[in-house]
Order: sequence, then C-alpha cells, then structure tokens
Amino acid sequence: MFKKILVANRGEIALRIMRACREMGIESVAIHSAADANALHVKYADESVCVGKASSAESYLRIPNIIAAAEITGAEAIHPGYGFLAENAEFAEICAENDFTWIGPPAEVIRAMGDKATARSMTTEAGVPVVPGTGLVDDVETAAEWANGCGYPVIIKATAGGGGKGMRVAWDEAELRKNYVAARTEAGAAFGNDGVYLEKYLVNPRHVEVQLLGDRHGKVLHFGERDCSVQRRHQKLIEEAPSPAVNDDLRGRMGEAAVRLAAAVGYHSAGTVEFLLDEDGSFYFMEMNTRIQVEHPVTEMVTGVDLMKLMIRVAAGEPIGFDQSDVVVEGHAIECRINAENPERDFMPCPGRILYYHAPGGPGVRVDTHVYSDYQVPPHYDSLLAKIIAHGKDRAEAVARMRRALAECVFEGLPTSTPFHLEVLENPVFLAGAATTRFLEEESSHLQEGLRVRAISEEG
Ligand code: MV4
Repeated sequence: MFKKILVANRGEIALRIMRACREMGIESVAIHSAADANALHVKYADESVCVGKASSAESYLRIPNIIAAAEITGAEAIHPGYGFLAENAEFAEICAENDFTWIGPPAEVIRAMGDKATARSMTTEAGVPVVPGTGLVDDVETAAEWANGCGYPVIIKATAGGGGKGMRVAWDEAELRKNYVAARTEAGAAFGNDGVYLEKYLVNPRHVEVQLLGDRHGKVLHFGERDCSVQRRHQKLIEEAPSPAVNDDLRGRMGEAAVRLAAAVGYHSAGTVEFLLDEDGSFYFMEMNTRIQVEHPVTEMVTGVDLMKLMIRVAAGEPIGFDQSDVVVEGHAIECRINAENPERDFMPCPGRILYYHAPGGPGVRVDTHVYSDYQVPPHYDSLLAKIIAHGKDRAEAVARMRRALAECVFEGLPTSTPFHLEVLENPVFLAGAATTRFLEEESSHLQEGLRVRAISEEG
C-alpha cells in the first residue's frame, strides 16, 4: 500500500480523499492555490504545497507544479478527485512517466471515453445499447439524410463535448440544417474539434447512472445505480440511490451492461456509466465518466461500501476481495448539493464570507463539506459548499431526514440553494419518484413561487 498520496484537488472532495487516507494509515499531501491558503483541505493534510496563483489555470491545472509538489514531498501516488485534471489523459500519462501511481483508470480509456463518438462506437462494439445514431457526420447532406430516415426529433452532439456542452436538438429538417452548421462552428470554437454526430432525441428520459469499480486483475463489479434527473443546465442538484424507476431486474440488466462495457475497454478504478432511461423502460448508453463522482456518497450509503478506500486499494494493485453477489443495495439515500448561489436569481453564484456555519446531524445524515464558520468562499472555483446526504430504510424516511437536515443547516451570510432543495422535497412530482430530466423546467414556476413564499415567511 502507498505511504503517501498527493491529492490534486481542493474542497470537499480533497477532504473526502484525505479521510480515506487517514483511515488507511496513508499520509496525505495537499496542493493549493494562493486563494486557498486557509482552506480546510490544507489544514487537514499532513503536508501542503502552494502550486500557484488563485486561478485554476495557474494552480490546480498546472501539471508541472503538481508533479514538482509530488516529487518534493515524496508522494507515491496522485489522486485527481473530480473536475480539474481528473479526466485529463495527458496528466495520467505524465504521472506514470514520473513514477507516480495514477489513482484512476488507464489513460487510453480516459482518452477514448472523452471522445464521445469513439465512446459510442466502443459501447456498440461491447454489445451495450446505445441510442440509434451515427458516427461522425462530416456534411449536412449526410446529416439530413440520416435524420429524415430516422425521424425527428434528433440531437446533434459534439464529439469533444459531454456533460451537455455542444448539444443541439432539431425538430425538423430545416432546423437540422441550421443547427448542424451552428453545432460544428460552436464545437470548433469551444473545443478546437468540430466533429459532431447525431442521435435520435429522447424527449423525456431519466438520467440513471451505474457505479463501477474494477481492479487491476480484470475484475469489475457494479454498485447499483443513481438517479440524477434533477439537474439544471446539466448541473446535478439532487441525486439518489436507488432510482425510483429501477427495479431489481432492471438494476441487474443495467449493471451487467455497464460491467460489460468496462470489461471490454480494460477498465480499472472507480467509474460511472451514464444511461438515459426512456419512459418505456429501455435504457441507452449516454457517456462514461472515468472518475470518482460528486454523488458517490449515495452509493456508499446504500451499499455500505467505502468507494474511496476501494479506489485507492485497487490503484495499489490489491484485488477486489468480494463478489457481485456480496453487493447489496439497502434502504435509500438522497444527496442535495448546497451551492453558494441564489435560486431566486436564476441560481447566480454568490461567493462571500460564511459568517456562521452549523452542520446538520443525527440519524442517517452525512455531510461532506470543506466550509467552516468565518470561511471566505473564493470566487475562482465551483460554487459547491456542501453535500448533505440522508439515508433511511426507504425513500420516505430518506426524504424526511433530508428535510430535517436541511432545516438544521446554517450558512449565515450567503444565499445558498438550501431553500430550493426544501421546495423540491415538497414537490408532488419529486415525491412520487416521477422526476425526469425535464423536471426542473416543467416545475420551475411552482418551485419559484414556493421560494418566494418561503422568503417572505422568513422575513416575517
Ligand atoms: C440526450 C438526450 C436525449 N436524447 N441524448 C445531456 C448531457 C449529455 N451527457 C447528454 N444529454 C442528453 N442527451 C439523446 N439521444 C437528453 C440529454 C439531456 C439530459 C440528460 C441527462 C440529464 C439532463 C439532461 C438535460 C437535457 C438533455
């Protein structure tokens, strides 16, 4: 096992990784920017190195500085967390070239899955269902021909995109011709790669993703699914496990499909296969995320497995010491992402000082956060302040515990998304377990009205 790991990240995920290290008797090295000198991950770590200025580009994304920090401190392995360099295949390669173990999947798999057209064809090859669609489409006539044959609506996706970036829907041929050109231009400007492909557009799907873990000996297991349908502009706000739309049979089939894909590409480490779950119960591959994700705790709560420790163990070459039949999903867990943003002002980011912080607690409540009283939220990074995770014997208990936990939370001095979550937790569609990816736009007026009433009653 490693003696020392460098954590190439900040915020709650850096702390999460260091907590796993601490439990395993591994020393941790924090890197930080000039703006994060007083950050909790720096205080928690055994050692820390400042790697540059406040902006991400000059610190958390500066590969030479991070490698130098690992060298100076004698770390043996590098954990990238999520975001920043987590899905940067080049960084994974540079780590290995400098004799640091990359705590993540093989660089070739990161690269392959990062190119969405390649990911689609590899998934098809593995016998996993993908939405009817094309490979790269180089001209508008080919695009129109395929779309006219398949029928509308269709979606145009940038191969270098992902997570919703560079996507355009077309409802007829005229719109397709217009959006095809726009999508290519946009993708070229945004990613330096104007490759696009087409898919049949599913109008009202759920976002259901399967958690995977593979070791370096060819074993891959799945840990059930998470439902992440409550999203805004492709930012997840609430995630839960299991999905209210997935029964044991479907879980087995989706899990098996995800494992088949992972095995076909030689995957190891933690990873996630995202599926679109259609209203008729069919599921289709959407993307593979080659990292540990923000929402991994809900899976940990319902399976009782520590994914972060396992991710570190398999990176060190340890085999997974149990089988698929040992993975059992019990109860229900929900995660609410608390962001420093104003849900009444179109979720505008609002960094500033947290004058006073009080954490919720009690049965079935977990809080993953890096904030503390008098912490200044820097404006340079994402606005995630905390993840509140509620676990219960069933969905109703998890919901009740989440409401209680959210009501216990205090983030004095900043607007946060907490009141928005309380609204969702009273919404009949959400409570029925019927939220799809269109939930937020469809329920927006109800949710906004609820927020206004809530604000008024808090003033009075
Ligand atoms: C789709 C789709 C419908 N049909 N693909 C959004 C993120 C990116 N990973 C792919 N996305 C979608 N792809 C087909 N063929 C709908 C979405 C989508 C979506 C997916 C998951 C969660 C929220 C979403 C919001 C809008 C669109």
